[in-house]
Amino acid sequence: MKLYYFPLSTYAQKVLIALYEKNIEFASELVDLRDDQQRAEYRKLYPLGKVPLLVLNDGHMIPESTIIIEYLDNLDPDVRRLIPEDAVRGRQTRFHDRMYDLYLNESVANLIFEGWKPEAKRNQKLIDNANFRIGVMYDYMSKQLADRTWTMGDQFTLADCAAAPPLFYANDVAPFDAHPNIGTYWQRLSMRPSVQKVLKEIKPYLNDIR
Ligand SMILES: N[C@@H](CCC(=O)N[C@@H](CS)C(=O)NCC(=O)O)C(=O)O
Repeated sequence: MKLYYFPLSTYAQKVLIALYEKNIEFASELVDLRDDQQRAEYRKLYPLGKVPLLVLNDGHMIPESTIIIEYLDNLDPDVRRLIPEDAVRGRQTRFHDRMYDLYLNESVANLIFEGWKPEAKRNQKLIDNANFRIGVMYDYMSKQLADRTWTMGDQFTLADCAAAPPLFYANDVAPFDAHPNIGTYWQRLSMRPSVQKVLKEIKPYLNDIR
């Protein structure tokens, strides 16, 4: 199977963390989202132009980070299962994955992209909304993580794969200093070998955005 990805893409990082957690072999193809020609070429394969995308050896395409991870988890459910088998814990894991993607990741991305624009061109409504959502998420996470190692407790799951990439960028645009439980959660995440591998891989690209 082949993963189409861009190293700075948080959703691609989420899938890479899952691949490394489960120790799955894969080929990869970098799509440079900063390059219009590469984006246009990639849209011939996947018209929405979004990464990550997993293409199986028979050509079957699996887009969307959460769905890719669900596919990977079902390949070998016994190896570091990322979506708990138990129906209730499975639903709660998916819920946190959605919360991290939709309200943390998207909000952090909006703050970063708006921050790159000249001040006069920034969308203040979008910025206010992003800050509001991040505030709600931080309050929720602070309570949730008070007595847990990972989002779902002792088991590292899909939810943690989703949380790590936005938290990596979040401290720049929405510092979590006032939320020590998030700080220690991030410390734990950043020590996790799968996350460390991803952080190492993105290092050469960070100069472009920081
Ligand atoms: N819901 C998608 C989101 C994927 C996504 O938005 N990827 C961004 C990079 S982080 C992208 O491909 N942007 C390029 C574009 O929108 O053209 C997922 O979970 O995989």
